[in-house]
Amino acid sequence: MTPPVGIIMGSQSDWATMKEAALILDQLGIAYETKIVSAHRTPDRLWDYGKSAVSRGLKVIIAGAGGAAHLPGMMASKTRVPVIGVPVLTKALSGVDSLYSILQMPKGFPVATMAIGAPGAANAGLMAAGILAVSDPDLGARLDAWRDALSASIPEEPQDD
Ligand code: RP5
Repeated sequence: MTPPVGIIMGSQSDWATMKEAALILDQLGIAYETKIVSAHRTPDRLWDYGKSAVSRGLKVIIAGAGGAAHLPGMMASKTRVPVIGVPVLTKALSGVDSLYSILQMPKGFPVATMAIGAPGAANAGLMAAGILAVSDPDLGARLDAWRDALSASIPEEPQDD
């Protein structure tokens, strides 16, 4: 059975970042699949994944890529399943290349673009949870509890290191 969330990435090297999204989904009890789908190296795989996303029952796709990061945008062009884009940090341009590649979509094919790197991947997991929680009150309660726990963990005053 297809899980509600697909986490896709352009390369094995993206997994260190994208697993932050998986970790959040694990914490919230949301099932997901993980796939390497490269816009440039495996374009047919991208095409097939996007073409079958609705019929397979995917509800949200989290797509991470670095550099010339065309994966999230191309996936958004191929399916109406919401795509959350994660710009992966790059050595050459610090992920700004990834960010701009994902962010500046033409009108008609949006990608919900997160911050660069691991914080963006974690937020992608939370964004996916929020989307699914619209029609899943039990998940909504788990997400509320997760957010409350984070707030409660923040001290009111700074401490010396
Ligand atoms: C992109 O190229 C991938 O998303 C990855 O971030 C980047 C580098 O890929 P590798 O050369 O590490 O496989 O397609």
